[in-house]
Amino acid sequence: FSIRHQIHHQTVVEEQLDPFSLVADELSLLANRLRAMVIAEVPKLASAAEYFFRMGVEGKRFRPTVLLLMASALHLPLPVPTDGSLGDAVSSELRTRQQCIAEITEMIHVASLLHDDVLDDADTRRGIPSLNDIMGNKLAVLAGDFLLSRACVALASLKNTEVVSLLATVVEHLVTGETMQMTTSSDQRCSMEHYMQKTYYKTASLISNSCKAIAILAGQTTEVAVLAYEYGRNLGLAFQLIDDVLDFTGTSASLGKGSLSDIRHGIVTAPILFAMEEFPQLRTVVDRGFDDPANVDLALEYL
Ligand code: GRG
Repeated sequence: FSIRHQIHHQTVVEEQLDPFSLVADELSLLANRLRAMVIAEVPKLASAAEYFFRMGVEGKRFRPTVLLLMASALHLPLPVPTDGSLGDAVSSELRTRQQCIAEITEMIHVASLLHDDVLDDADTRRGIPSLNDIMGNKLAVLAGDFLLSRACVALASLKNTEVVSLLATVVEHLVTGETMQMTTSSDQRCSMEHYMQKTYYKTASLISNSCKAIAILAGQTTEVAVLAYEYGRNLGLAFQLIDDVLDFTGTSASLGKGSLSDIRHGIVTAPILFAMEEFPQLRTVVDRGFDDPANVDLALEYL
């Protein structure tokens, strides 16, 4: 990560930075708060809901990292400390509200993963058995619902109707993206426009709208809020494009689940779409579907 800091028009430092280390303390606080937020009356539900918040299986925490960095960036804490910490020029109450967005976003994200694994009948997630694999589909669905409900309560506590509306719409977008993926016609499956729209709903909407929410809570202007949204949108789209490539190039160990899972589920992603632009005959292979492993192998020859 090469980051150029230009702060109050005076300092320009170019250095290699690990963005996760910049917010390491806040991320471990976030992990503790998430575990505390999903305590439930019924012990089985609590242990199901906190399954992916346990130590060592928290995932990459990409979204909270982006949001915590966004929160710091919008407050421009000065100066950038050389010891890697962010410094704190921000009132703790404001900061807590922004951390709350990071927690809400992670709860919505994990809820969507739990439901996604049920829909896909996936047995592995983050390198461990999926929740549906060890506790069954019914509890996995309920745990996802429970996380969403806790996210709603946390959202309401922010007492900002614009932010509530943004993140509630994200849940609709996740459902829309997933439904688009499930119900594609052959022409849609092979259209880059359809792919980008679906990718916005499934991945980029959560990142872009939560970035915007951070800007709103930071009291920034509408112009800055729109820029934060655009930043999150582009980052989200790029994240999914890379995720799609990794599905072809990664290993079970690096992905935490089996590779080639998209194509095996008949999901046509960016690498196939780009290859199809160069090799139009690939369309015939795609149209045959991927139930037959030999057809998967044939498609891979074009990549
Ligand atoms: C219940 C909110 C809700 C939605 C239901 C199932 C569904 C509708 C939506 C699925 C959306 C989905 C799984 C999108 C994929 C997003 C994505 C890129 C996931 C992988 O994110 P990483 O790599 O995962 O950040 P980790 O494990 O690191 O957190």
